[in-house]
Amino acid sequence: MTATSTEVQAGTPAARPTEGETISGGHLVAKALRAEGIDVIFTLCGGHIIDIYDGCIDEGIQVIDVRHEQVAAHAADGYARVTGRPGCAVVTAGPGTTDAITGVANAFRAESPMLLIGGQGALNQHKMGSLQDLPHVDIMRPITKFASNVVTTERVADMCSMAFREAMAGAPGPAFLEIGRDILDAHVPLESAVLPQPGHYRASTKSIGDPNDVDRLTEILVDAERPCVLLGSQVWTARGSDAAIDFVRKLNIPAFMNGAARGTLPPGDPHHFHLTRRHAFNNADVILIVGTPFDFRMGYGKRLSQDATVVQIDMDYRTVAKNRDVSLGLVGDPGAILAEVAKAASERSGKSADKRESWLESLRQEEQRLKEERLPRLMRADAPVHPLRLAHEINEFLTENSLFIGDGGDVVTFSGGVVQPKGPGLWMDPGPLGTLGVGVPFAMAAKVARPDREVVCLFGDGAFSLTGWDFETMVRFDLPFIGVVGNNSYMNQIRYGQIQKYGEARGDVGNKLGDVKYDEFAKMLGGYGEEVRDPKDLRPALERARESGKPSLINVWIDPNAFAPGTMNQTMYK
Ligand SMILES: Cc1ncc(C[n+]2csc(CCOP(=O)(O)OP(=O)(O)O)c2C)c(N)n1
Ligand SMILES: [Mg+2]
Repeated sequence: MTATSTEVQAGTPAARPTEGETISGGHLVAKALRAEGIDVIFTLCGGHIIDIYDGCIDEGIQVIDVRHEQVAAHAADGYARVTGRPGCAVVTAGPGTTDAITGVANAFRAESPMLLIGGQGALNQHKMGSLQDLPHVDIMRPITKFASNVVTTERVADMCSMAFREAMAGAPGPAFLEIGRDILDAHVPLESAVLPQPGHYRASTKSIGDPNDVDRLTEILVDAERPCVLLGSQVWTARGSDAAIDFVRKLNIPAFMNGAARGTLPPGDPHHFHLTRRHAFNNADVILIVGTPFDFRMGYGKRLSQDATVVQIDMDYRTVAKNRDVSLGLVGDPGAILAEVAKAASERSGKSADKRESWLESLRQEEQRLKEERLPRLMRADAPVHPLRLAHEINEFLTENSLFIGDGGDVVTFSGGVVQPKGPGLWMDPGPLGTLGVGVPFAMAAKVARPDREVVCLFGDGAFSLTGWDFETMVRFDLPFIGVVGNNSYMNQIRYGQIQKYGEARGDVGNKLGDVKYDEFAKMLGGYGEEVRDPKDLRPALERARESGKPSLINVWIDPNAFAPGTMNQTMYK
């Protein structure tokens, strides 16, 4: 290493050599991001990391500066979900890095590939008590697939490529690199810097696993009379949507979808099922679980018929058969495996085509019955607005180009049963960490990555408050989206449990938010805002927000005494 700048203190520019081909650590970061196809970083500035910004200018990487590091990390997670490429957040040492922890943790549970780069004091001040010094790598290790510091400028890009290799392998997830300010600021001769070349520093880990198991699964499925499949988030993460669609059509299997896989089949598709999941899981002879764990959302696998043949496909070997034995487990890429099974099945004839058709028909009838049964609840005309009516209006408003984001407690739980994305990749929720506050950062990432998409985000008033100041960032970068705040003035999902446990008189402690006019907040920051009290005004307000072409918030006063059925069962805590 040459020309170290370990004496440089925060705020003083690093000395740049005037001759010879040299490159600094920050510029090497930018080159590594470019090599990975990353065209934007989400960041909040700090003296430790400014050389990365300087590198981004040279590499044509956009710098989106936010108001809280949690937002930067969630946005990197969101960018990965929308693009299929890793997202990147850059934060400063100490509090910058700790602020980003929630975003990294969310990406960890959601299997979303992102790289968080955190600053650090100079090596020659190691453990001397430098400004903002913390053991970042130790802190990040349990919530990342890979966490390391970088100790030479020459290997900055190399370490980034290593982080990407780890983040993208198998079931993806976040990686963390701590890079000290001297490492970033130092200039080294270009020829001594390790510069992994795009497309040559990591291999695809897409696999079909054991081919014998693909055969066994094909056998099981061609002979099944009442099969069903649950397509989980990994189907979207691994971009297996087309293969999954082809699979359910060729094998004529009813499909349920959860998490990021919602919308794989659009509502109205003959193989799209939604309300009959429990019915199907109770009555199927074969249940195929693809790319989603047996976690709390699945009752830890205990809600599947005991007599059914249960098959699980997952990118992570640790997820297969966790919490519940399976008849057959396959570890590999969901799309690749489903494509292989569809191909193998087309060469075999099943014995049960007629029986299967009557199974599908019975499910369709049950689906229709349940839909009609709940329709009056979706159409409720009373004020304050019922959350189901709000969800219904949003669902009707969505187009085939609308990406829906849910960020909140009960108001979003209600919407989960009603809002149907119209295509693959058009649904975003935090995932199994259940993090409130992902809405604005996800909307930001989605609009940056896909400006052509309409983004509609439903917030709880509590959830919005956590990261809502970055609405201003949406305005500053001209990132229009349609925000809807289901405002019940409470953290209602928690309040319900308190009322049940401690009674009405003691139930409102620690969960009251006050009657905040979020429409005025939006206007104050330069966006579009209006409020709605009557359900009949919802649609016109949504249209006006769409027309405004601005970041918008429609503040909808919803019924504080409406609680989601899931909350009333308290299933999420069981
Ligand atoms: C970051 C974070 N903090 C706390 C919680 C716990 N929590 C779950 S739901 C909820 C209430 C959310 O209130 P709001 O967004 O207004 O939705 P509502 O239930 O009122 O519809 C809280 C606090 C969480 N999931 N995430
Ligand atoms: Mg609320």
